[in-house]
Amino acid sequence: MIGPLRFLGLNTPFEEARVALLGVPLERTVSYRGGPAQAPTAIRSASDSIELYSRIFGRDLAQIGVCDLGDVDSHLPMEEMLRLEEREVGRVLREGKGIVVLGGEHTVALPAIRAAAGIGAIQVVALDAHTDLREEYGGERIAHATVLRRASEVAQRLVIVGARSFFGAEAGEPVFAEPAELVTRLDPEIPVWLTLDLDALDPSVCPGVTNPEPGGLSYGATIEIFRSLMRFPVVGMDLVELAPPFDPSGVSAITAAKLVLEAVAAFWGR
Ligand SMILES: [Mn+2]
Repeated sequence: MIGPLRFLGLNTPFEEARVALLGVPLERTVSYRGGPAQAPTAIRSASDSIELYSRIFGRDLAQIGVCDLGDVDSHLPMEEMLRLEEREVGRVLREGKGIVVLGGEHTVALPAIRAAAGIGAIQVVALDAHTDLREEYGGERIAHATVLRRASEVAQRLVIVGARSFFGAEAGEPVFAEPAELVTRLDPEIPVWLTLDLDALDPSVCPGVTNPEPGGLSYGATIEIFRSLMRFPVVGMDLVELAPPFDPSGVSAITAAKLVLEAVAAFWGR
């Protein structure tokens, strides 16, 4: 018999796992083209093609122990989904475990960052083609295009890498960094939350996203950012904005799954 779809097929009990994974298939404030609600399932399905061992970081995810907690119910109102996510992420973090949130639209980063900030000071590293720094979007203060503005209000620091789509007013803000500058912009004493919008990667690497933008990070450059963050205490990450309907080859979902594997090996494999 085969049980429910799980990331990498792993089913480490929560008590024994070093890392927990939570899907939040939220898709309510999407502006261009849809699909993120399907992303957690697509990433779990794609992970079936991936081996558990990270050659890059020399760690085996079966030994690290990953517990797939399943998804927040996507039929609930948005506020209820975000509230349940914040509670669940807080529960995992208070157990001293790493947490990976699979979006969903980028909005799902906010409850997770709030949960982390509710436990202690946090600094946020965002990989994103777009600045997501609007004060409000479509009359809403909580939306995919405002998420990093809201995150900056609860975090000690915010550093954005990979931005190349500006709406103008925010271009002079000091939050933007080149990949090589990232570590110099962070406080080594403060835990890090990584929010990874897949559109930070170049569309040639990861075309199946909601808002593709040319001129992005390579896969290797993204891995090097993970490597540079290994010197910081990373408490959690989210990976957002995969759009399976625009990923006919399936390569974007596999890229997403592989990035989660490498991030878990880098941040929680020691
Ligand atoms: Mn974004």
